[in-house]
Amino acid sequence: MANRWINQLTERDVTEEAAYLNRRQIIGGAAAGLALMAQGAGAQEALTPSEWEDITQYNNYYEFGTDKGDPARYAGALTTAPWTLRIDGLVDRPGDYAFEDIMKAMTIEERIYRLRCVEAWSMVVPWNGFELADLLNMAGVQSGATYVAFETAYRPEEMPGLRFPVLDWPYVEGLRLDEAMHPLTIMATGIYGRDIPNQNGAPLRLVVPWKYGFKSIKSVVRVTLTDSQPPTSWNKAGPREYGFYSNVNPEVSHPRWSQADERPIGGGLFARRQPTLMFNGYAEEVAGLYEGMDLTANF
Ligand SMILES: Nc1nc2c(c(=O)[nH]1)N[C@H]1C(S)=C(S)[C@@H](COP(=O)(O)O)O[C@H]1N2
Ligand SMILES: [Mo]
Repeated sequence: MANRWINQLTERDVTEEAAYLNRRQIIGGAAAGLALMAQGAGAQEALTPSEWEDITQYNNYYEFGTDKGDPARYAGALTTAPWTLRIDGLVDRPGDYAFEDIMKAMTIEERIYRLRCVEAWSMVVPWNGFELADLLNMAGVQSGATYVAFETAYRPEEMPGLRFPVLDWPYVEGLRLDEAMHPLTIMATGIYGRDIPNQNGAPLRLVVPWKYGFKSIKSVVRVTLTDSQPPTSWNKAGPREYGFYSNVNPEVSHPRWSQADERPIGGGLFARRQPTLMFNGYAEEVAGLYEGMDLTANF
């Protein structure tokens, strides 16, 4: 394919895995922070693999509860194999695609995408996966399609958080077709060289590195090509706070907090906040998608 994205970030830019897994303690406030300090400098690096398993993780996956520790606690119950992805709407080859078949079709070569992600804190995560464009091309996008809608699994018997109407279930997200086809938009199946943990969206989750974290919908069961802008969970929950685009934009504040800076994870407990970059540092790649648009109105 012609327009493959080339990794600009190297191994050295990647947030250390223990720091990534441990981010609750790093950003979880003074008490947790001091506990980490008490273990001495370098405690993060000294973690053993079995300690990694024990680490209380910090995730947003409301299907398992709204506490940051709930996904790690409960997502183990999610059955991720077998997994079927329905691709439908304006495509030539709609259908229920088995996860294994997708993986066979997509594994052109082992690819690692080192991508920045940001939402208050920031990090660089090495994902394994494939470009969403490849998946969409496999299904054959029809000319009338202008948007892509995504849906997470809805499994009340496996997802205790679904009992609570905090969001309108199932979790849904959407992208404009050109955003979806951009080579920086990936479907991730692995992280740090292993399968994605359930709490991070196994077996298949979206990653859109120039948008805030909530656009990265987890455990996707359905991808639908449409000709109108699809609803998104957070926009439905709070339309004044969360727009359809949700592009990282330091100049547009969330109504309740500034989005001008971020704390890098893995830089140590007292790592200085750093300015957030337009489109999370990917302006050169993606700014063209929004040429002529008012990004304050289209937040
Ligand atoms: N299905 C689903 N996907 C989701 C969420 C969710 O609650 N349910 N939370 C979102 C939010 S708010 C964030 S910040 C990211 C967090 O992903 P991570 O836990 O892998 O960092 O997942 C996003 N995807
Ligand atoms: Mo989030």
